[in-house]
Order: sequence, then C-alpha cells, then structure tokens
Amino acid sequence: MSQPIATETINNAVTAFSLAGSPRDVRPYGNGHINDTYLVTCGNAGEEKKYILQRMNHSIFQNPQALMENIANVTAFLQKSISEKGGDPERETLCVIRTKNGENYFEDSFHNFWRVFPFIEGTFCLEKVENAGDFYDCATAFGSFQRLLADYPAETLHETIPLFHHTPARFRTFQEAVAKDPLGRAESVQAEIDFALAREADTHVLTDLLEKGELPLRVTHNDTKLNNILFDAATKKALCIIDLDTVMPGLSLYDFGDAIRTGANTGAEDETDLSKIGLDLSLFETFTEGFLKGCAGSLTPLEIKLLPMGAKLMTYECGIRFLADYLVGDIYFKIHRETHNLDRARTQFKLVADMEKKWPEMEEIVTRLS
Ligand code: ADP
Ligand code: GN1
Ligand code: MG
Repeated sequence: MSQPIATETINNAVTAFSLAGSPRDVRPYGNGHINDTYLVTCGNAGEEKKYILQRMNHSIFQNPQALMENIANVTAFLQKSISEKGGDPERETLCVIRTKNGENYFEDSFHNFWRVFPFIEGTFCLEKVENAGDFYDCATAFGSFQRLLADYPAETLHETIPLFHHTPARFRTFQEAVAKDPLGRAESVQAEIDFALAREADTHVLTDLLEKGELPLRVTHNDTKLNNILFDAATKKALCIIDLDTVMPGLSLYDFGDAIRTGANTGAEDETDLSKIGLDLSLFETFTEGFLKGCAGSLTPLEIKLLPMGAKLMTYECGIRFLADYLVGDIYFKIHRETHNLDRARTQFKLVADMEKKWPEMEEIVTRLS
C-alpha cells in the first residue's frame, strides 16, 4: 500500500504548475488503483478553476518522462482531430498543464513525479453500469478512441509498461509468485492457483496470432475500465477517455476485453459474494454492438471472431495479476482491506468460469452482430 503523502509535499507540487489563480483547496479524488489523484480548486468562489493533480506511480511507470511525452503528444493529436471533427477539444480529451518552467511534469526533491490536467467540469464516472445505454456509449467511445488514433505514428510511442497485456509473461510472473510465496499465503488459495494453472494453454492464443502477423498491432488504450471514461452530466453521454498512462501499441481485443471485464460483470470487481458475479450476456451484446460501431469497420474478421477470447483473456489476466499481487504482499494494486486482491482475483476467476459456460452464446452474439 502506498504511504500517505505529506500535505506540504502536495502543496509544493501544486505551486510548481502554471494554474489560473491561487490554489485554495486540495483533496484526494477518485477511485483509481494506481496513481494518487487530487482535486485542486484555484481562485475565488464563483470564478474558480479546478484541476486534477496526480502523483504518478513511478514504481509502476518507471520512466515518467517518457510516459508524459506519450500523453502530451497523444492528447495534442486528439485535440486536433476532435477540433477537425467539430467537437470540443477542451472537454473531449485531456490536455497537459505545464509547469511554470514549461515542463509537462514536475519532479520534487523526494523523487515524486507530478502532473496536472484541467478538471473536466460537469462530468461523472461510473463504477458500475447503470443502464445498457451508458454501456453502449462507453463501447462507441472506446471504439472511436482506437479509430481516432489509427493514424497516430505508433512507432513514436514509448512502451510505458513493457509486456503490459502479454498474458504469457503475466502467467510467468504469476508462477514466480506462487513459487516464492513470501508470505506463506499460497496454501490457503490453492483452489484459485489451480484454476489459473489449468488455463495456461489459453494464455498465448492472442500473442501467438500477433507474432504470426495474423492480428494487427494498433494504438490502443489498454486500460478500458468503466471508470476511465468521463460522462457528461448534462447529456449523460460518454465524453472523454481518461487514464492515458497505458496508451501504447496493443491489440483491439485488449480494449474490448477489459471493458467487458469491468462493465458486463453483474457484480463489482471486489465483490465478496461470488453469487453476484457473472457475465451479463445482454450487456456483452450491447458493448459488442457499440464497439463495432465505434471501430467503424476497421476490425478484421479475425479480430471480430476473437472478441469473446479477448473478454475471457483480459479477465483471466487481471485475475492472475490480482492473485500474484496478493501472494507477494500487495505491492502493485492499492488495497483497502487485507484480502482485497484475493477478493478481486476470485471475482475475475468466477467471471472467467461463467464466460466459459456462456461461450456458445457469446460466439453467437458476435457472429450475429458482425
Ligand atoms: P488511476 O490510474 O489511478 O486509475 P485516473 O487517471 O483514472 O487514475 O484518475 C482517477 C479518477 O480521477 C478517475 O476515475 C476520475 O474519477 C478522476 N479524474 C481523472 N482525471 C480527471 C479529469 N481530467 N477531470 C475529471 N475527473 C478526472
Ligand atoms: C489498474 O489505473 P486503473 O485503476 O484504471 C491497472 C489495470 C487493471 C485495473 C484493475 C496501469 O487500472 O491494468 O486492469 O487496475 N492499471 C495499471 O482494476 O496497471
Ligand atoms: Mg483509472
């Protein structure tokens, strides 16, 4: 678990950035698992301006400079494309606020790395799908995000976390965690470990096809959780894709799969009552339809055929990441209770098992919609 940051350190970071008005309130914000996020309010009531300040997790993102270069370039590209399409570049994409020295991040004397985005006003995030319409919107938003970036020069992007969705590499890390078992937790979670080990053959299905050139490498978001979309409070429509730390070359199936994992689950990622966990086939259908629309004909027949596999593998991969983190002592994902990562792993495996049961229906939906 990350240590709380001293107020003085946070305030010092705020003052490094070129903001409109003096900061008068800074408070923790949001439910992300990775970065430390704060809402900063500047100026006087009535004419206040808000910002999102984040301390980047640089044990996870080891090269914050490269990471911020990606985000600054990608958001500049998106702003231009959104303007050309007649959209609102100030609300439909993030934009990087510079420091007083003109840098796109600030490094303090404790080796913390900070960045600031404008707070997009009048928006909300969903932790859970509340209705099918919202999820359809998420799907078109993630699909068109991928399409908007289709012309982005992928070779200029830094790989912010090497092998991020390389499921065989994630599997090896998981096996190492089981072998090391530094806290002696493995024995009590043998059933979960066995579940994961039994599916080793699935782990390399997508990477094999990528290596053979049968699946195209695209610029993808790679972290398409539901709460990485801001919705417009006035229109209730998906407005802006956030959390761009992992925008890198990847597979379209990663973005599809991760969104199904979070949005088409009948329960929460950390639900302890596993009877509440399962795949909502109707939401799976809704998202598939919206994603295909957002991608606007850019997916190949093989990508479309493999959408169910994308959903299953992203869920499985997240499960082994949570379980590995539980075994090694919860060093990666923020936790709020001792068994939090184990609870998360269990929901993911329950969801995988349910997808396996509903496989024919998932395939039928994809065939029907394609
Ligand atoms: P993490 O990587 O830790 O998930 P995020 O970048 O997703 O961090 O931010 C955490 C939360 O902060 C989001 O889920 C969202 O609620 C909120 N948030 C982030 N950026 C903005 C923004 N520019 N405007 C409004 N809310 C934001
Ligand atoms: C993390 O940053 P956040 O909370 O949106 C993680 C994802 C996981 C997710 C599980 C950089 O996402 O890969 O799927 O938690 N992000 C990173 O909830 O590791
Ligand atoms: Mg996030």
